[in-house]
Amino acid sequence: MPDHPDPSRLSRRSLLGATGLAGLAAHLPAWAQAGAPQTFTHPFANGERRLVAYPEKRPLIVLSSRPPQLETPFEVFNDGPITPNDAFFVRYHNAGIPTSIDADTHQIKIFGNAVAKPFALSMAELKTGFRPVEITAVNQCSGNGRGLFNPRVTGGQLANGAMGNARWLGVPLKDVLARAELKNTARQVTFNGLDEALFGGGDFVKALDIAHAMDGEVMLAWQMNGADIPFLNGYPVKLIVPGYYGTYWVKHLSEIEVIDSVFDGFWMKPAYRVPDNDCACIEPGTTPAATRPIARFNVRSFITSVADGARLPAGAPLAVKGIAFDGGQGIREVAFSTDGGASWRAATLGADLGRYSFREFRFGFTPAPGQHDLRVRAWNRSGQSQPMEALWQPAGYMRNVVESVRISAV
Ligand SMILES: Nc1nc2c(c(=O)[nH]1)N[C@H]1C(S)=C(S)[C@@H](COP(=O)(O)O)O[C@H]1N2
Ligand SMILES: [Mo]
Repeated sequence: MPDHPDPSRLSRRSLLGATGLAGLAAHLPAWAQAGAPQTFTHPFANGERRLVAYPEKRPLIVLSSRPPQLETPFEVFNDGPITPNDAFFVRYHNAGIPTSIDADTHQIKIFGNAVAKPFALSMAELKTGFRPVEITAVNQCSGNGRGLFNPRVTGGQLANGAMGNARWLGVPLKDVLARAELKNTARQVTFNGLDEALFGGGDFVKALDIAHAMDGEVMLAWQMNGADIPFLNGYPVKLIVPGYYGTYWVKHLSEIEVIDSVFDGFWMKPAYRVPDNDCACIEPGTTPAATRPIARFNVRSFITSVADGARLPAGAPLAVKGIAFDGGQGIREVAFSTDGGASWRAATLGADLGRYSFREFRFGFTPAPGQHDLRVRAWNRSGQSQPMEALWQPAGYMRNVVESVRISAV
């Protein structure tokens, strides 16, 4: 929030109060204050969307309003490798989202049949009782780019704005779990937040295997890019699962249960599963023989400085910029093509902000008059890359095809 009053005095955070719409209005551009509806059209059928400024957010692309699901306008990713809090995408499943949370009384309960010492943790204890760590990591929705699937699939019709990169400050989950004294029967850990299902579908609860939960990287974060996590992104505390799809990054975290079995609630099974094979893909229209819970990101890369369909001056040097990321190996190389993939050269990588972060890259070329099909393709440090032809799966997860940006130089 710009011009935020002293945050320490605003421990009770309300979605509609001082930090809400009224407070935001003063910071919006004139057109937004006037209430003129702004629209945006994704490059697929039925892609018309409104841009609306929710509390603590600049105008974002609205996928649904109850619950709020907001996409980041893609040009934001050209501003730098860190996604600003007010531009970060928002995703919820259930309509029963909290509208006011008192961080002074908020508790995380740690319990379950595989802990010896259940306990409850206040935000103050979380912040002072453990050693804080900070990590830069991408959060990406499993369905990022789903609207671009061909054949189309059901589910939220997102373009590529359901991702973002931030610095997360918090404490390792491992240290918090240690205080509960795990039994050697511990098999999985489940995570629940304050939101509720109002119309069926089931409360949003996710699970990680015990070894993953104890890897020292999964963390409980209360800050994002040096500020309180925005309400809609999980205030006052959110689970950070570096390299894993956003579905595991439980917001408004309130319950951690350590269990001696494999949790199979709705949001682990049948939801958020991928075909259990190497590509996590199948032939369009077929059904996977077996599925597994979605896990790490695959490799992705995007040109951010020039949009598909742009008209540019011929003969003038063009500086192209973009971002790449993967599930935690780190990006080793990005190649670019200006002829639709016929020939490739190496792009120059930008600063390394850690193996879970967006990695910027750039390259230059001088377009001759005519059409040019720009593509970028990244490799991570274990040699994984992106397919040239899009893979397909029924839930529309894990899109990572080499995208095409067609420009005309005149
Ligand atoms: N409590 C809660 N946490 C949640 C969800 C939810 O519905 N409820 N959705 C998950 C999904 S699928 C995604 S992609 C991320 C999105 O995080 P963001 O809204 O902070 O961008 O939140 C995750 N955490
Ligand atoms: Mo998601």
